[in-house]
Amino acid sequence: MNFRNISLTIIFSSLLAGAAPEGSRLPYTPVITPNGSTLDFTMDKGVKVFRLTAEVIKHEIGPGMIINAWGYNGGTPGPTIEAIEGDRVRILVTNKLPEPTSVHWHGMLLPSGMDGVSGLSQRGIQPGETFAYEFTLKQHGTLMYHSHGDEMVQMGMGTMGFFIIHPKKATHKIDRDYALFLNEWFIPPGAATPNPSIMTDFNTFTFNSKAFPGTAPILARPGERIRIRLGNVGQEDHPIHIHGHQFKVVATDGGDIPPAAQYSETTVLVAPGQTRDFEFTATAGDWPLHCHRRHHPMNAMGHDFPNMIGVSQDGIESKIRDKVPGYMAMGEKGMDEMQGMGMQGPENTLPMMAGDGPFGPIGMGGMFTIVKVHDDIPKFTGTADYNAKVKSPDAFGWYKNPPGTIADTVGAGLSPAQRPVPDSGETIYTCPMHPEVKQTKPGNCPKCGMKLVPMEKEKGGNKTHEHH
Ligand SMILES: [Cu+2]
Repeated sequence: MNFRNISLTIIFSSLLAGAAPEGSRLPYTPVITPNGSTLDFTMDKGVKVFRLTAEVIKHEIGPGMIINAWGYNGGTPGPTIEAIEGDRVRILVTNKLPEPTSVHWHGMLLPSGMDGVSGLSQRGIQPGETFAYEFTLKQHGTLMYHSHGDEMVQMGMGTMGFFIIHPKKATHKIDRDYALFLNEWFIPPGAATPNPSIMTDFNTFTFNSKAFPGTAPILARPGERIRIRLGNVGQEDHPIHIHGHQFKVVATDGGDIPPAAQYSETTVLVAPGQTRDFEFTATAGDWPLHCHRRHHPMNAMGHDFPNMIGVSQDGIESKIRDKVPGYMAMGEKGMDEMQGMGMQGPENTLPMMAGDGPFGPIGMGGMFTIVKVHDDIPKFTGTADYNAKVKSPDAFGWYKNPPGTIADTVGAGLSPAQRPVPDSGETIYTCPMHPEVKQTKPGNCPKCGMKLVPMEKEKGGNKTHEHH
């Protein structure tokens, strides 16, 4: 039962009649929390009442990788709270964690006793207790909530969420409004429980607690005005970069940035304890949005490989593997050649690079998602609808590039679908590590046991194409 819709329908029934999508019934564009949810509320004598339960959860951080996390209402990040400047809100927080907790309303202007700091502004919420926080919203912007008791453990396990306050009157229209929490974890390879005592050597990086290819894409139609809100209460700062667009940072958790002080960027650094809102007009395409630290758009698997770039490893790896089972060196031509190998990592551990696009492996992980700007993306109809339909990177297909706009060998310039099929019959299978191994049947490499992969067929070398 969606109480939020019901209560708002009652409030606005004099203004709007009949059934309408969520997005047109609310007096603001509701925020989409990709891979997350929005918290419903009830009304009690003019007060918006929200309920949060801090609890131990099972959380899928990427396809097939389930971790033991701590969160709110079954999720990390917890559900996004949305309200309007001037609202009176009451948040009932139940503690089902095994230790005391409290919830701090990050960036909020409120009475000191509602600030949610265990020991300083209140006594800790004991396991089983429910505390009421109540205050009036005196500002608007992207704020956050997070535990403020045993912070290193509780936040390191995932206890955080967005608290978004819409202005009473918007200055301009936003077509789609997204919120992404930045976070980093250390999950020992093969394990399921993050180790929150790690200070620097994190191995899993997430948007809304999902590592690519677990991240839901961000959707838009060309020309739409898009806002993306970034929040960080982690241990590291993250420079978040978008391809194909320039944006302006329009607000922080300290308030709006006046238009005269905004300047164009393609990357915004978000430090722990900060939120940043940026806006842009969407341009058609499939565009990465990712952290620009080199290791952050990658998944775990250990980054302490022997560096073998430029070193011939012909036959050596299999010999070492006789002595050291599972030995694997960085590929001699870089890491790209490792993508097609179907490498088996430890149990419950994501491959370091993953995800398939229309042209082959994307080879990314971690803090990476795709902004899909397509003409045929459906109009925004509400957050629940978005979260039901948009779950994996391939949702809503791929951008249809206009002819002649895809990089390829000189003279090719055609999309793979448009290219004539090469007429040579058989598929040749080869070993990514031993290119001299070639056979017409799939199987394993006789030298190292690696799964054989189909050889890429020559592009542009067929007769049909040459004669143009
Ligand atoms: Cu990062």
